Amino acid sequence: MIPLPTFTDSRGSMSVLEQFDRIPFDIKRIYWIYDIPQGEERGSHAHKNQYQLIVAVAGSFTVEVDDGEKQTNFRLDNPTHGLMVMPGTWRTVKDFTPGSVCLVASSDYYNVDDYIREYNDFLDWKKG
Ligand code: T46
Repeated sequence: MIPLPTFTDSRGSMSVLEQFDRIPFDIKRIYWIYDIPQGEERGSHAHKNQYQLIVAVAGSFTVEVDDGEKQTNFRLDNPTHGLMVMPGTWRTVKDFTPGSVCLVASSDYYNVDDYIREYNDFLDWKKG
């Protein structure tokens, strides 16, 4: 988890994502996921080369990361912190509270060839 620069005063709070300031990659793309129906999951795939920083900018959700040997769950519920997800990690984003917004900063442009969408292919790729 990476703490983000955060500024709070009587008007409220602001947290900042700035390339190379605590974010150890070049940010090429930002997207956000919202209006998630209850019980739905996102992700369930791996990236070969892409680094990501995931922030719960509203609400909370769980990111399950799996390196092919071990699964670890992170509950994201604080917009002042981002979870770094390394390349070669299977990730599932789940258990969203209503109104959640999942913001993702990525080290790459959208590239369908960077995805591994079948878990067995992921395990084979990890072995290779
Ligand atoms: C990830 C999780 C957390 C695009 O055309 N451009 C984009 O930049 C993205 C991210 C998606 N798309 C299209 C591809 C699909 O037709 O949007 C549709 C939904 O994408 P996907 O099923 O990959 O969405 P998620 O939420 O399962 O996964 C996304 C990211 O793709 C993925 O990298 O880690 O969020």
